[in-house]
Amino acid sequence: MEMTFRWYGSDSEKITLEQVKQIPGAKGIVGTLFDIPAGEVWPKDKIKELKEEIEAAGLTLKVIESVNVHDDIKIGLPSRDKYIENYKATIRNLAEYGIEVICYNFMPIFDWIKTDLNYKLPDGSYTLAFEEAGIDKEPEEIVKEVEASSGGYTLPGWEPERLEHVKYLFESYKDVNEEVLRANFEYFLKAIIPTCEEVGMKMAVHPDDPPYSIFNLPRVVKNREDLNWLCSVVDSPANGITLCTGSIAEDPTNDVYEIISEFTKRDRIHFAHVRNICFTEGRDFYESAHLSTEGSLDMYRIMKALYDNGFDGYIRPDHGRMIWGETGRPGYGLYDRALGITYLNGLWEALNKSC
Ligand code: DNO
Repeated sequence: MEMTFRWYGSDSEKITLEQVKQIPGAKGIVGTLFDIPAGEVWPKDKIKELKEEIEAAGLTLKVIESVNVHDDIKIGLPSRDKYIENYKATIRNLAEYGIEVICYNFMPIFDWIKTDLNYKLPDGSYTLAFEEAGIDKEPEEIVKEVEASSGGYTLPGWEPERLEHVKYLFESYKDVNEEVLRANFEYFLKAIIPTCEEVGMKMAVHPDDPPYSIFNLPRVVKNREDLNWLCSVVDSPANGITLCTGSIAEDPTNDVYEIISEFTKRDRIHFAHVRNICFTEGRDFYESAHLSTEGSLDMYRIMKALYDNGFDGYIRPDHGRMIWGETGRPGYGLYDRALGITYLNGLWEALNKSC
């Protein structure tokens, strides 16, 4: 297990690499080139620059989150082949600079949905929350609301230039049901996994967030069956998973502990996002502090499922609350994620020593 911290790059962050380095046990950065639009090849010189900057701070760069998949690939348009070739070129370029894992997702239009980015908890901290009643509106409205409450930061997967055309995007996806999306996903995987095998790259798909259909959009990475389909359709260790505990558990019928055990055992979890969520009513929830007692998930069981089944991938604390007056990109402040790292490392040390 190697502990990492997601960082958006010096041009898009106020958190410095020096601050990350001071978090005990944080070894690596989960990095990105935030300004490269989906579908374009990531240039070698920019990857090199990012890697050198991170290594100069005493940290490693082994995981990229995300290399986004162009909508034409998900929709299955004839132009997809060009974008798939670009994706393969990006895989090669990243591998050349020592990147081992690429986190991505296969969700149409929205990468993740929360209905409140500044949900106030009784202790005065702020967090992300999802209420089903809150999405009973036009997608344009959601886009406006999310942009207005993002504190001026671009949010991952919510590129303003792309979502400016959200109506058109919905129109383009109108014939894409689960079956079509799954077939397009298979086409994509069959094209890219041989390249990954050749250069030693591991793909790690992020589950759908939330893991059920919203706005009538299809979802194909939402539960055990979908993950099993993914691993079987191209049966290669290069075709793996980003196990996001929060996303999987947002559907209470998913057994997150079982899913972790099974796919760790099958050596398909290359990257883990570990966060806790607290259900309020039905499937509504907010993202709580990491500690088990603060939310609905048992973080000890989560870490134990990884540990007992031999997890040796990269891990990061997922979203943190805004605490101690911090302001920043919702979900991605410094303090609460640092507390998350300390807590997860503590659980891991205890598991390690009690064997
Ligand atoms: C949100 C993240 C997602 C994730 C992508 C992976 O905070 O969990 O944006 O990075 O879905 O492609």
